[in-house]
Amino acid sequence: MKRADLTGFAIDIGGTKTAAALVVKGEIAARTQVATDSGAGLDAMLDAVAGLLADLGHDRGAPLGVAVTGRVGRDGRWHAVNLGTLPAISGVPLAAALADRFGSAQVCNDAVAAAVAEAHFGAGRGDVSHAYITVSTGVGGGLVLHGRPVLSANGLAGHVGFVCSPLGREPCDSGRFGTVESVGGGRAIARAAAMAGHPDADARAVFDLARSGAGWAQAIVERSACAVAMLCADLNTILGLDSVSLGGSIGLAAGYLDMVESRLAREPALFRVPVRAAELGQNSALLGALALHQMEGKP
Ligand code: ADP
Ligand code: BMX
Repeated sequence: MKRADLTGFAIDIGGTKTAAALVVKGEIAARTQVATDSGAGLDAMLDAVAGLLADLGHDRGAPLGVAVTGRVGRDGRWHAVNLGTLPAISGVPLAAALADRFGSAQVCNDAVAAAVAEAHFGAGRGDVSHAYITVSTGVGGGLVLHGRPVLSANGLAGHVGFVCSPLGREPCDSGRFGTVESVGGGRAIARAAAMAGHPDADARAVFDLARSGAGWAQAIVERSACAVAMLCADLNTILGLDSVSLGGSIGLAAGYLDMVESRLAREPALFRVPVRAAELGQNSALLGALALHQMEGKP
C-alpha cells in the first residue's frame, strides 16, 4: 500500500477530541476537530461527525475511514472497553449507522488505525513487527505484524492499555484492576492529581505543573512513563518487536518519550525495544483509517 494512493475522508473519534480530515494523495489537505461529547450516544456522536464531514465537503458514498476509541467487533458493533470514558457506547451498531448516514465507510479501533499508518508510512516503516501505543485519554494499542494488523472478532485484540501493570494501585473502569491505562492514561493522570489535592488539573495541566517544578506532578508523569516503558518491554517479550511508536497528546508531549526511554534502559538489553515518536503525529489514526478502508476485506 502506498501513502500516495490514499484519497478520501477520515474521522478519528477519541475520548477527548473528534478529528476529521480530507486526504488527497496521502496528504492532509484539510483538517478540523471538535471536543468529543463523551456522554453522547451513537446518534449524537454521528451528528458531530456529520457536521465535520459537511465542513470538509464530503459527499455521500465518498471513501470514508472511521477510527474510534473502543472496540469494534466484526459485527460492526462499537463498545467502550473503559465505560468511564464513553458510558453510552455499549454495543451500538456503528457500522450500520455509518453506512446509512454516509454511504460507504470502514470502521476500526483508533490505535489499530494509527498502528497501520505508522507501520506502513511512519515510524515503523520497513519493520516486520511494530506496535503503536497511544497515551491519550486512555492508553491504546495496535499491533502490525508482517504488514497486517492483529484483529479479533470481538475487536479486543491489541488493547494493550488493559494489561495489568506492576505500578497499578487503582481499579480501572474496564472492570480490571491496576491496568496500564489506570496508571498512565489522561483520565488516570487527572484522577491522580485530584487525589494529590488538585481536583481541577487535567493531564495537560499536570504536565505544565511538572515542567514548572511541582514534585507531585512530576511523580505522576513519571509513573505514567514507567508503566508505558514496562509495557513496551512486555510486548517485546511476547511479540519480538522491531519497534514501538508512541502517539497521543501525552505520548507526544515534550519530554515524555525521553522518560519512557530512560526507564526502558533499566531493563536487561534483551527486553529493550526502540521506541520512537509517532511520525504522523496527531494524524496517524486518520491516515490509518483511510488506509484500512482501502485494504477493506484484505487485512
Ligand atoms: P484523544 O484521547 O481524544 O485521542 P488526545 O490524544 O489529545 O485525545 O489525549 C487527550 C489527553 O491528553 C487529555 O487527558 C489531555 O489532558 C491530554 N493532553 C492534551 N494536550 C496535552 C499536552 N500538551 N501535554 C500533556 N497532556 C496533554
Ligand atoms: C482505551 C480504549 C481503546 C482506545 C484507547 C485510546 C475505550 C473507550 N477506549 O484504552 O479502545 O484505543 O483508550 O483511545 O475503551 P483514546 O481516546 O485515548 O485516544
